[in-house]
Amino acid sequence: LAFASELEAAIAHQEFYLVYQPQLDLTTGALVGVEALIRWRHPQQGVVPPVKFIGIAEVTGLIVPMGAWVLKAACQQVAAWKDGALSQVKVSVNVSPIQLRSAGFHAYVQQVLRETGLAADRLVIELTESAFVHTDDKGTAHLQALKQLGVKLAIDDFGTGYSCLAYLRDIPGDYLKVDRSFVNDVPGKERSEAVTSAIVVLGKNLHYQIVAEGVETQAQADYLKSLGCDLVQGYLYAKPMEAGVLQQWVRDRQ
Ligand code: G
Ligand code: G
Ligand code: MN
Ligand code: NA
Repeated sequence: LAFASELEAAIAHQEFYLVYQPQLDLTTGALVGVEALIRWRHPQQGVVPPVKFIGIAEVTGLIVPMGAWVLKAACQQVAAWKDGALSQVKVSVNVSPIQLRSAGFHAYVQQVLRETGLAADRLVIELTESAFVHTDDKGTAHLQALKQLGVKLAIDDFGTGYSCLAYLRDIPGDYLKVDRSFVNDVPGKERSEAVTSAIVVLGKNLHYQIVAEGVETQAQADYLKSLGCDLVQGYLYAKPMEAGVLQQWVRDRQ
């Protein structure tokens, strides 16, 4: 409970910040996007990773104002990058199912796009499969309405949790992110190879762009490329970085 009230205060005290992890085109190596990831600089405990507080933020409802801050800060930052590769990148923002279903989310996305001037098609909203579990017609309509704004949708952590092929079929998604637990085990583990290659084929047939996350080795990258995977993200290329560090990273690789 103490932690929950600290979490609430953290918003007012501006203790959150974002790091950005590059997403690269697997064929050309071009930087095509960044995923924004939240961090909490706790006054006593130092940097707290999101796994330690997202759950509490969801239970307490704090995820709504926190997620609103993330969305705006990420769009502001990306809109501010005016030169080089960063002037074109998309930004992926993780949105909790609770935030997605909260009143006014659609209007807030629209407001952030207007206020920051970011082109709608440069914003990718990442949803985990649990966001779709209670998807009825109304749920899909909600996603369709978001798509009407011009934003892109990504299905995050695909293959774990509540993987449901009907969601994959029905959701108006643009990107399918293969969970890193599969990426970890390829090439070499035959059963993981079977699942990973099937996800890529299925996703491509449904016209998703396939993103592999958690790529750590060149062997993984080569294998994913052989499957026809489109984009990659992982420690092989870059860790999540603060904005200034990312700008330097982009300059260094030119
Ligand atoms: O950055 P890291 O690998 O520690 O992230 C761990 C988990 O926290 C991931 O599942 C990621 O999706 C989630 N996460 C990171 N930032 C955000 C955020 O801004 N909002 C939400 N809802 N989840 C986030
Ligand atoms: O669930 P989501 O994909 O949103 O979370 C991304 C998380 O994965 C972030 O916490 C990020 O720090 C972490 N991450 C990014 N690249 C790698 C990687 O190559 N290996 C591992 N183990 N974690 C990674
Ligand atoms: Mn994600
Ligand atoms: Na993920």
